[in-house]
Amino acid sequence: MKRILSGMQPTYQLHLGNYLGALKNWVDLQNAEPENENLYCVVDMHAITVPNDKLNLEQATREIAAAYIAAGIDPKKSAIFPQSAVGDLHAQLMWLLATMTQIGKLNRMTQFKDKAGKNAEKAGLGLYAYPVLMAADILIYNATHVPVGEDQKQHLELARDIASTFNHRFDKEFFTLPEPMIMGAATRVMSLRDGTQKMSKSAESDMSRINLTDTPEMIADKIKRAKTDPNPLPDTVEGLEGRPEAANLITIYAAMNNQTKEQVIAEFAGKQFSEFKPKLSDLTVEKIAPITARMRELLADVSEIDAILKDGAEKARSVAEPILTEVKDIMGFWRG
Ligand code: AQP
Repeated sequence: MKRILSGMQPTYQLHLGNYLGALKNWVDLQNAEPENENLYCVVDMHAITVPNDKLNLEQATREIAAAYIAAGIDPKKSAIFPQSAVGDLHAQLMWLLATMTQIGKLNRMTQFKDKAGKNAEKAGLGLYAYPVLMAADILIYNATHVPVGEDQKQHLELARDIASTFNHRFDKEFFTLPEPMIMGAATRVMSLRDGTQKMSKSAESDMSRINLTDTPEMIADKIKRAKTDPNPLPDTVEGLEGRPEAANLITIYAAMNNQTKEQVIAEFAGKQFSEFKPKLSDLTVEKIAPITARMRELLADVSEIDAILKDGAEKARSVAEPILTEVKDIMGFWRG
């Protein structure tokens, strides 16, 4: 049995990258391996690492939970909870782990460099320490597997590193080294405006991403205007090399339709984008519209979501509490 843990930040709306790179895989995993224990949190404590005056954290947390449920995460099979509802335990473990995290390793984290930009001196300690909290989010449950998009691979490696430092220091195989699960055809969905940039919630242009809340008209318009090149689609996957926008659209199609890129290329080889894009639009709308509709229903009366989050938090706490107690015992804290 695997113990699966993953999460998403309640910052803005989820997009196709979050869905294809992570959420869809969580649902597939939940359904394919019913024996697993699944913990899916809304990582609200990470959402405050970059200042955002417009963010309504409570509402955004419910929206992410609604997206999980609407996409197929079943609260009977998976605990869904806000990180902050178990935040006392996550934050306490984070501190303990911070004492065994080397600054040199944090300095190498590319997400910090990207998000802090040129103004790194002014960035908050929370943004810098984010990967240690993420390690605590995983290790507080002794999770065995963490399904994420490719951009989180480096943070996962750090979590494994911290777990291994703890085990060495206290000479005990206590923490399982969590395995990243980078699944599906679309491990890194790129911007619709620039195939070399990751599709991201915080990118300025809304045209660069497809949000899970976009209407069919918006989806069609964004795909129609997505950047491409003048050539027809190639007849081999290798032919996508050096064509980042074409590669991205083929990847999105493949992931959405549970196909390989080879299968998509076989179907569309030699075709113009003017023929491919409407097919991609129809497929995207077909898959996303039911999720959007279910999200709206759930958000119309938040009592159901709140009850699910409360239940999930209780379940998560019951797993985390004994683990934190054991960590503190191993480290030699007074217990009374
Ligand atoms: N473009 C992407 N392609 C594939 N997977 C992606 N993920 C994010 N973007 C892509 C995966 O989605 C999960 C949740 O991500 P997150 O909410 O924790 O934040 P993030 O990775 O920082 O996502 P964004 O959209 O890029 O947010 P901002 O713009 O706020 O930084 C993770 O599993 C992630 O890998």
